[in-house]
Amino acid sequence: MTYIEQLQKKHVTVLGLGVTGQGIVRFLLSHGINPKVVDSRPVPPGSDWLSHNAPECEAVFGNLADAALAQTDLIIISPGIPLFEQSVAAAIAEGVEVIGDIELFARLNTRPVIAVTGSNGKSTVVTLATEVLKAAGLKVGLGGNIGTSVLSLLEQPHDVYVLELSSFQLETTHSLACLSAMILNITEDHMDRYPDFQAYIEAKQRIYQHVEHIVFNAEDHYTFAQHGQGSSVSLTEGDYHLMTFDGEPHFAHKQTPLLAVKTLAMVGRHNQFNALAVLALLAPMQLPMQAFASAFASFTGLPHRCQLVADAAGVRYFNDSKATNVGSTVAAIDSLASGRKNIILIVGGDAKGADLSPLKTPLTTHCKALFCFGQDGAQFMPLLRNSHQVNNLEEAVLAAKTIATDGDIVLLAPACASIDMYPNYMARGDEFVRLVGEHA
Ligand code: UMA
Ligand code: ADP
Repeated sequence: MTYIEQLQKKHVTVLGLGVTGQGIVRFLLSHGINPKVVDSRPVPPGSDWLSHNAPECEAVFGNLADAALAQTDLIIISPGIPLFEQSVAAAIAEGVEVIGDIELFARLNTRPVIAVTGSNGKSTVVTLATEVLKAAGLKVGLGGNIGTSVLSLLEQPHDVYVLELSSFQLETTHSLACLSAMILNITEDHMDRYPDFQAYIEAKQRIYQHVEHIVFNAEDHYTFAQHGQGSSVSLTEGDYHLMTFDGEPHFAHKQTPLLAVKTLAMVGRHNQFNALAVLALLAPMQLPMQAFASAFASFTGLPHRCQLVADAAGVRYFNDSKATNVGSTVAAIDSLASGRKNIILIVGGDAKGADLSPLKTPLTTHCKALFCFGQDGAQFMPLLRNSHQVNNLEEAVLAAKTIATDGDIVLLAPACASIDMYPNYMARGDEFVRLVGEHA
């Protein structure tokens, strides 16, 4: 009996009706399975979609306690709902199996998978890897935390899958077999979901459960596999690293130069690391170096990641709205630092319970002023003597402009989620770009 045939005999509940839940319901319906659909929100994002596309599905919205979760055979849960949620934990205690959409994908997929997790750089790395694979002529399915349901990828034939995986998704994934996989880095994030940092690390480490070629960050021991196996990446000390060849910096594997660093269109040292990560992750695919060269040259980076959005009167404005945790803000400051204290930084929003102290040294070394806004803005105030609290992003941009002089950088890298004031980080970044256009 195939796994789909086994599922057809089960009572299946889909828990969560956002992007993931809709992908799961669509997939199940296409295989003749009518799931029960549950969401704790009274009107979840997919409620209209469900009533138009699957009116036959039983739906319970509003209170998980009313959903009889313990009376189902299998719950396919969305990443936004923790396994310790009371009704979910009670169902697990009753013996109900709970998996995520990545696990369902893993049970059905037969093609090679390249998987990436980490606190920062995931979307950039998976997108660049996808561009390289496409340049080599392969049909690639890119999905996961980047925003595309992995189950929707199975609707079309692909040669290879590239998956961005969050710690939330990894919590409910058990049998994903990967050709190669990497944890890029681990710094504090989502401390509102995990009891402690160790629990967050353990969730990320699950990516290495069944991997042929492990890749890790030589400078971050939290990314090391348990038995020390795999290829390491670091600008200075990894198996994949930078070396000078013919007088020019090159991406290299051990003592072999692979490509000149100048082929990479993206700027910043963290993006050179990301390029090395892609070279390491795709090594088992044995692609021609020309595919890397052409993708590295054409991919200029994703929007809202350290993007230069204006250069006015010698002041450069950077939108790094995707810097939603402390680690990414530190990376942004380090990659723009010039040895002078010329960065005016804008931070704030929902800090998700993070320890902000790793910002102190980069701030005092490279920043001229700090403007803080949003729900947790006040928590940043003690990090720099020249800190100011403002009411919103517009006030921050105006105030930054007033003190900026020729050669300065105004950087939006909030170290926080945007949810307290915006629908998402894109809306926050778009507003920054609009305000800079208006006022700078
Ligand atoms: N929620 C409820 N009740 C429910 C279900 C969800 O309150 O019954 C809430 C969650 O707590 C969360 C929100 O609704 O605040 C969305 O949760 P969801 O699981 O429905 O999310 P999806 O729309 O399915 O999107 C998820 C990922 N979101 C999360 O993990 C929170 C998306 O990553 C991902 O692109 C998508 O699946 C496809 O794989 C987003 C994200 O913010 C971009 N990820 C976090 C991050 O990158 O830091 C992990
Ligand atoms: P993720 O998908 O993990 O959130 P993104 O590629 O969207 O990663 O980048 C998120 C933030 O992290 C951006 O601010 C970006 O500039 C920064 N960033 C990108 N790569 C790295 C890296 N290797 N290390 C630290 N920060 C990075």
